[in-house]
Amino acid sequence: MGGPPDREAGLSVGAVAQRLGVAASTLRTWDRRYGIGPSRRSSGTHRRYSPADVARLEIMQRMILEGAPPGEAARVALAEATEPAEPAEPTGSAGPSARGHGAGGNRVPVATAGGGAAGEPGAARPEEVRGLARAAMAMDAHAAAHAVRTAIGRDGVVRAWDGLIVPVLAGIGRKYAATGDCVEVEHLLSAVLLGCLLEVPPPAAPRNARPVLLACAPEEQHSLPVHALAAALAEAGVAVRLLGARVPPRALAAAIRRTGASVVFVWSQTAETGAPEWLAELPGSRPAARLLAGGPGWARDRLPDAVRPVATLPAAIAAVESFFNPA
Ligand code: B12
Repeated sequence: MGGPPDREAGLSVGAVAQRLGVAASTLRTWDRRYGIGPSRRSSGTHRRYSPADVARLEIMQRMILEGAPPGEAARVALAEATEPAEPAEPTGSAGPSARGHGAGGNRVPVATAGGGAAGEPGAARPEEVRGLARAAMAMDAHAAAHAVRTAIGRDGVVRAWDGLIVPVLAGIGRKYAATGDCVEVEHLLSAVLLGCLLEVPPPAAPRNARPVLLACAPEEQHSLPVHALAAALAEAGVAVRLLGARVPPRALAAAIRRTGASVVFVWSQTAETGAPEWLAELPGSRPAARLLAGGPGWARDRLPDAVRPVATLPAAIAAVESFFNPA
């Protein structure tokens, strides 16, 4: 989209709306309300967005995604340089969106990602977070996958997850909570992320004889974190069996028996799936401490004694590894 002839003439409101993944009416509202619109018009009344106009809108949209009120986002975007925007290119350093910019840059929610502060292993590269967020909002699966593969290949799964992927997921989640929009973005980005995480090859010579089982709680559809854990454990040389989303208790119990699993990790994202009593019935709960529970959904105060809660991806890896490397 947006090849040379388009760039020459400027993009229509529909083309820009499609590129940004917002409604055309939203763009008109932003123009009317915040003065952030097309800088030129063709054939009298038709709006034509130049590359610089699109760049400003992308900055505005990114800041909104990161939690800024639209008025503030428009102010910052309008104050930005007016060079043409590159297409959502996640690792590029050129173009206005790659530069730090006051409020928006500070809004990248790294601190909520559980990966540590700047300079620590999970620290974000803000420009990459913005690139992935932009690609996701533009429904550009190719650019999003490129960004994620690049980060995983360069930094490993844990850093890519905590420093890049979690901030973007959290931002999209906040956007959904505020507006009810972006479910399609959640779905597209999830599909991209699952694909990238599944590309991490299993270890050729695993450190563990008995596998680690990874599953979501019954009816829990948020499976990305168990995929992240599977990929990170694969990198660490640990063989896993990944059962994925919505695993019924009976099926998990059968899987534990059939695989002779050494450690079982169960994820609950939402309170609806976080009643933990059934965990006590799993075969893996005896002997104690073979069961790990992760995710914000669990009612932690009701976790059976045999279940150890883990709060972060690195903590989950360390907990799993502790069974293979007893102190
Ligand atoms: C991707 C996503 C989806 C995808 C899931 C695809 C998949 N295969 O996983 C799809 C589109 C299917 C989906 C559906 C829904 N979702 Co949804 N989704 C998300 C989103 C954006 C990311 C989920 C995720 O992977 N989180 C993992 C990390 C990123 O987030 P976290 O749990 O906050 O991480 C913390 C810790 O858990 C820890 N951590 C991070 N990673 C790891 C890894 C490990 C191993 C460990 C131990 C710890 C750990 O560190 C963080 C800081 O403490 C979240 C937003 C969010 N903030 O999570 C919403 C969110 C979870 N979804 C939400 C909702 C409401 C839904 C839907 C009901 C409606 C909808 N939005 O479509 C449906 C139905 C789901 C169902 N019935 O189960 C709400 C849940 C609200 C609530 N508290 O109950 C959220 C929070 C969005 C929001 N802000 O409203 N969703």
